[in-house]
Amino acid sequence: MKIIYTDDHRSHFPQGEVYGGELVTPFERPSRMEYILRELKARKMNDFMAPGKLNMATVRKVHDKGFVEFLENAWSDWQKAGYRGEILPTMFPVPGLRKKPMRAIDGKVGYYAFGTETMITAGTWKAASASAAVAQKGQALVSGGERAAFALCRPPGHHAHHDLYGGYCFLNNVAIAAQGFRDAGASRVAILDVDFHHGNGTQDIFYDRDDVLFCSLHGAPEDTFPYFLGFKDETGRGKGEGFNVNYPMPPGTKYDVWGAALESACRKIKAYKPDVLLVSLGVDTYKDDPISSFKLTSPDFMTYGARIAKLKLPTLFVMEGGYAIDAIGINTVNVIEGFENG
Ligand code: OKP
Ligand code: ZN
Repeated sequence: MKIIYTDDHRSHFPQGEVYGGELVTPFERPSRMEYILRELKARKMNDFMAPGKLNMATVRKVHDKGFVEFLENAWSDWQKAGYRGEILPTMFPVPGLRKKPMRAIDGKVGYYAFGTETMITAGTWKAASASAAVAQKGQALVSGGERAAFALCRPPGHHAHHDLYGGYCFLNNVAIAAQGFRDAGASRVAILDVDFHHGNGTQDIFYDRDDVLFCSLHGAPEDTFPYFLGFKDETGRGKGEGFNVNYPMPPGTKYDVWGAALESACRKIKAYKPDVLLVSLGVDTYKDDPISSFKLTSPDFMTYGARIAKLKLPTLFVMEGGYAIDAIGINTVNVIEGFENG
């Protein structure tokens, strides 16, 4: 299958991530892509393509106008304020305070962020907009008749809400691609999120809609990031009622339980009769992932890739997380290979 990739992701590499009260090297780092590229090439998956220019009209259908402008201008505004470090929020409009539009960049950062682990740097917009363009190119290929494509996105996107960034995510790549499929004529689009973390941003964007089904398999919010969304009782709202399906699972979850949740999600997707499937592909469900607690093995990734293929849908894989660097290539490419052979 075609793989969409650009080196532009390299321009986003913050000096640190706030983790356990320390500033550590970000888990979400450029070398993740090198390991995936190396493994793709080792298995003779060489059909690479560059993205085109980002279609901002589609981006604005899933993201707030002020939010996108904030991301584009955050670095220059931060420079103008005279700050020397990278961009990190310190205050949030949590319940009890008021969420009003802000003039100062510090206020804007808190207004548009939901956490403190994700720094914005000089090159963040370049990388985040290129990552969204990678997803859009994958969408265009599948809309044009390709059976499947792999959008090798970095930074990831599934935590980005309509108007919030965080969890290493700025623009919601999979949501932008889903909207692109709708605009290209698909009536119904299904998104299967297999990243260890709940796809809170994707859920937020499509929560009121019945034209996009969102299914997410993830660590239970009581135990893990993003903590405050991803419960089972979140099933959609209004017209969207019944089109959001969460499968929260406890720490230590192995493939017996995870695979059963996948089976259930696949049946929901099949019954929905979508025109196309998007997979938010995070491989941080792996047993040795440094920030996650599921226990999938490398062969499990091949198994579930084959299960997804059985849906027999035009499919776009969109890269999300995975932080066990030395296994990220094997696990990611196992999903793709399992799909291709399945
Ligand atoms: C992004 B994606 C662990 C803190 C983790 C952020 C995780 C973001 C994951 N104690 N903080 O879904 O892989
Ligand atoms: Zn994740």
